[in-house]
Amino acid sequence: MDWLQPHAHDSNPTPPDDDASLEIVLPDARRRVTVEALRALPGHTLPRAVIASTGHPASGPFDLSGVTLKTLIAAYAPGDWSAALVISGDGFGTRVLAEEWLGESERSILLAHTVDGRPLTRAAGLVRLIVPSETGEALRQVKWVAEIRLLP
Ligand SMILES: Nc1nc2c(c(=O)[nH]1)N[C@H]1C(S)=C(S)[C@@H](COP(=O)(O)O)O[C@H]1N2
Ligand SMILES: [Mo]
Repeated sequence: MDWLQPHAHDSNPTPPDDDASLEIVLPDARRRVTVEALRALPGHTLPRAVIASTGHPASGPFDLSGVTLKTLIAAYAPGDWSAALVISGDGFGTRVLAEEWLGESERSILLAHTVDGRPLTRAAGLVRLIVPSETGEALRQVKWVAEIRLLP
């Protein structure tokens, strides 16, 4: 599946594996980020989030907490990037432009590890990308983030 193109709207319910750590992939290096390391970074909460989707029941509202993409990149890969490809272990993903993560607001793009104050389970998507501006078919709400590829 070419996940950067529009594709069939079937959500995978099954995690690809048990390893919830992710890698930040730079042009010349890879940096592993464990869930524990993610939890150690300054946090952010998106209140009353709903994951809406045509053809599926919506889930939520819940309070999603984690680390903004801006904070993660500033901590692990500071630089002048144009975009990030956020890719899951099951071959799903989305492209995020730098202008989408550089602003900071309550609705910032988030790597979620906590829901309603409890650890997000692997089955529920740990670590999950949340793009609050996307409210259509949940195609950017990427579960099981495995790689964040930064593009110059
Ligand atoms: N890794 C991964 N993330 C994904 C998908 C998927 O198939 N794989 N499907 C997307 C779609 S189309 C939907 S509707 C939601 C479903 O989220 P839920 O399983 O929490 O209900 O996950 C989104 N994120
Ligand atoms: Mo969806």
